[in-house]
Amino acid sequence: MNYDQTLEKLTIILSDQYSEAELMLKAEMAMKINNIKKERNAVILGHNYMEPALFHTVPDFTGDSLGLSRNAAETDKDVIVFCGVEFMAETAKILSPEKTVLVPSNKAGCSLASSITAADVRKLKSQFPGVPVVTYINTYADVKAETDICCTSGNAKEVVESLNSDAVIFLPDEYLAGNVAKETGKHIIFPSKNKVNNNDLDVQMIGWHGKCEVHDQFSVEDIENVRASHPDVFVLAHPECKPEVVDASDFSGSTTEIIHYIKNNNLQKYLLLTECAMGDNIQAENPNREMLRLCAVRCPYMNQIQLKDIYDALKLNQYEITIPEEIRLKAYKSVERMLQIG
Ligand code: CIZ
Ligand code: SF4
Repeated sequence: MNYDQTLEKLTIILSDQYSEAELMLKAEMAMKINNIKKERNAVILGHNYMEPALFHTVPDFTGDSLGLSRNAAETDKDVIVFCGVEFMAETAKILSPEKTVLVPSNKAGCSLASSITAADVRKLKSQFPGVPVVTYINTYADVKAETDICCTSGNAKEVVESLNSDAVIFLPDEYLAGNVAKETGKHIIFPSKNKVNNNDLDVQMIGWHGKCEVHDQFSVEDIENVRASHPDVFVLAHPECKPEVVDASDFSGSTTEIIHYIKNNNLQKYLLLTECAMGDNIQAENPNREMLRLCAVRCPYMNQIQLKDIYDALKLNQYEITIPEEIRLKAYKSVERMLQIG
């Protein structure tokens, strides 16, 4: 998009939030980014949780962390700028070791990814020898390296079922694990909370106490309140929400699945229980439909990244993701195994 097209797009989606002068500055910044992107032979990835002015202008690809990492791996670019958080950029590096991978913020953490360490996984494996370990993609590379297979929120059930194992260790999201346990009919325990009897034949899924600090805050009461004032609302909840919240919703899926659901169904009014920016982005593309969202709850890490940070990342080559090769190879196996099951 050239300057005029960018400004026109920004004006359509954001003129109620920013002045004309502010939108012109954003469009100018997008042009500066496009120039430096060419100079550095870079590809820009925009996660679904990025704010609308960024999401709708400079990314070459938008989507979820795995999809974006795969998109970038297929390009011949030298540099990947991952507009998302660190564990996501690590996934891109795992798939593209020869490329320079940058995340444009040095505060790109995640409460879920930081809830577990590689040492924690090793301890669980010694507690439950021989039990396969499934790790959600929201983990750091050294944790992935300790596990048998990765999963996303979109394929977690299929991954667990593909193992054909009576017992599975599922890390680190307590709620995603609870949701998958329900879907697969498995009984779940949390060694950090429950007293564990390894001979307990009932134990089919071993979880961890990690949580996303954003999805953790949505409640059944939130859904009931919105349904009371909007009886026609269709509720979409991310599976990082509590199992009772997922139960009270009408559909649950990954960010990509939620986007597809809205695209393929002609309903008028939705409540989105996930990072608010995604609702902003879908609303911008669907002005005739209503995307209700609870924006008091925001991801403090995703929200760090603005257009100017992308420019700085490319100009100053910051903040570069590095993974020791030994760990990357092991983490790659875990990701690759997931990709093999489709
Ligand atoms: O992997 C991702 O991008 C995340 C964190 C969520 C999702 O559902 O896409
Ligand atoms: Fe982590 Fe939750 Fe933020 Fe995603 S929304 S980066 S899972 S804290």
